[in-house]
Amino acid sequence: MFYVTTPIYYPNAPPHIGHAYTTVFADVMARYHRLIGDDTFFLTGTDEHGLKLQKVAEKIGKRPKELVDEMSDVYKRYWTMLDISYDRFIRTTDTDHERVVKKALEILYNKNLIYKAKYSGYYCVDCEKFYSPEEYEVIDGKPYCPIHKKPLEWIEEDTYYFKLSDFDGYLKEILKSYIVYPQIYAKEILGKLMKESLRDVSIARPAERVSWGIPLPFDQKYTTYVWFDALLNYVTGAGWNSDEKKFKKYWSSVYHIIGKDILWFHTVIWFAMLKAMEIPLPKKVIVHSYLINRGLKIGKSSGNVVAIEDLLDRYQDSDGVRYILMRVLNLSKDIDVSTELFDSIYNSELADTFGNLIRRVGILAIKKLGGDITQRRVNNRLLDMADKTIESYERLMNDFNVSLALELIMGLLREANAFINKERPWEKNDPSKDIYSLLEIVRVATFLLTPVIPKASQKITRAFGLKNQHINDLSVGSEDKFSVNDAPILFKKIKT
Ligand code: ME8
Repeated sequence: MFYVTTPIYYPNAPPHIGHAYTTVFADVMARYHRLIGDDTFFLTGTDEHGLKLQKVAEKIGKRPKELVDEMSDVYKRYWTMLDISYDRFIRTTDTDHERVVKKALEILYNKNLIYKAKYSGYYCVDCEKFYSPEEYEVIDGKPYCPIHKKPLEWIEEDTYYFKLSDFDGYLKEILKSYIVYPQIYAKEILGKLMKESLRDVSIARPAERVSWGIPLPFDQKYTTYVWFDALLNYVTGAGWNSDEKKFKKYWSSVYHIIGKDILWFHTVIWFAMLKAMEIPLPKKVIVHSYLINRGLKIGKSSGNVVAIEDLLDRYQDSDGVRYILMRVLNLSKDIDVSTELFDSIYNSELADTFGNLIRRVGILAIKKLGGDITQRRVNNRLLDMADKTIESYERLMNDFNVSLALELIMGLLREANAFINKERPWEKNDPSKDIYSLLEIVRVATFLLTPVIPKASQKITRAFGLKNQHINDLSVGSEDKFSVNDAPILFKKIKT
C-alpha cells in the first residue's frame, strides 16, 4: 500500500516550475510504487478558499467560484502536459471535502478544543498566516513577511481558536521520531517549539471580511481559516467520513510531500489536528527545499518564475522536463535553476548517454542480426553492475532519493556505451553475445527509468519488443529473446 500526496496549490495563478517540482516528484513515487506492485493512491489538487483567492477574484471582477473553476482546470491541463498520473484531483470546494471540514470542526468543538476570543496580529495574505514579532522582518520600522518580503496587514477581530497549546508536549515527543524526513526539518521545528511557547491558533475569520470559504458549523458568522480547511484534504482524499474501508486501507501508508515553506503547518498544526481527531499521524512528511532563481525562492511574488511551458518547449516533451527536475531534486539544499545546468543534464545524460545507447544498440541489433536476438551469456562486468544497480535503485527509491537513483542508472548506461566503443561489435562476425548483453542493459535501465520518463520507456518497449515485467524478475540475463524493430531517436540534442 502506498498513498502519496502533494500540497494542494493556490489556484490564484497557473503552476510554475516550483509546483511542477513537487508534483513530478510525487508522480514518480506513485509510478515507482505501482511499478513494484503496490496498491497506490496519488492525490493532488487545489486549495480554493480564503482571502487570497477572494482578493484575486475581486480584482478581476469574477466570482471566486468562477475563478477557481477556471483555474483548477488550468492546473489539470498542466498536469496532463507533464504526464502526472494522479488518482484524484481534489478541490477544497468539493462537497465531500466541505463535509469533512464541518465534521472535523464539530469533533473539535465538542471536545472543547475550540473556543472564542479576541485576536490581533500581523497577517500575510500571500501565506495566509499571522506572524509573531519573533518571525516577521522589520524594514524601515514596519513588519514584513519573511517569505514574500511584503508589508504585513494589522488585523484585530473576534475569532475562534484551536487549542494548539494543549499539544505542545505531544509535538515535542513526536518530532523526535523519524516522521519528518530529512530529520533536519524536524530539528528546526523542534528548536522553534523549545524557544517560544506554542500559542493557540485562530481557525476562523469573520464572514464579513473573509466570505469565501466554509462557514463554521457552530457559528455561521465565521468562515473556516483556509489552512484548517486545506490540511484536511488529505483525509478527504483517502475517504475519511465517506468511505471508511478505503480510508483504513490507504491512511496507514500515507506520505505527504511538501516544500519547506509549509513545514510548520504540516507538522505542528496538522499533527495536532490529527491527534485531536484521534486519527493516526502520516507515515512520513517528506520535505524538499526550494528551487531558487537570482538568489530568491522562485515564486510569483518574487517575479522570477520559470514557466512550465517554456521548459516543455525547450526540452521537447514532458520526459525531458521530468528527468531534469528529478535529477536536480534535493531535499535539504536549495537548487539554483539555470538554463546551463538544465541543458547540460539533458544533453549529456538523456541525449548523449541514454538516447545514444538506444540508437546504437537498436541499429546494431537490426543491421547485424536482423532484429532477432536470442539468449546468450551476459558480459560479466555489465552483469555485475546491472545487478548492483537494481539493488541500490530499490533502496534509494524507497528512501525517496530519486536523484541518486538516476545517477546510478546513468553510470550503468555510460558503462554500456564504453563497452560498445571497446568491443566494436560492428566489426565482429558474430556480435550476438555483445548485442544480447547490451539489450539486457537497455531492458533493465528502461524498466528502472519508467517512473521518471514513462513516454520514452514506452517507445523503447515497443521498438525493442520488451515485455512488461515485475522488478523481482528483472534478473539480468534472463530474457530469452528480443525482437528489435526500430532504433528510435528519443532525445534530440539542444544547441547551447
Ligand atoms: O502553500 N521551490 O500552496 P502554494 C520548490 N495552498 N517548491 C516550490 C517552489 C519553489 N520555488 N514554489 C512552490 C500552499 N513550490 C498551500 C498548500 S497544503 C494543505 C496547502 C511548491 O500554491 C512546494 O511544494 O503556495 C510548496 O510547498 C508549494 O509549492 C506551495 O504551493
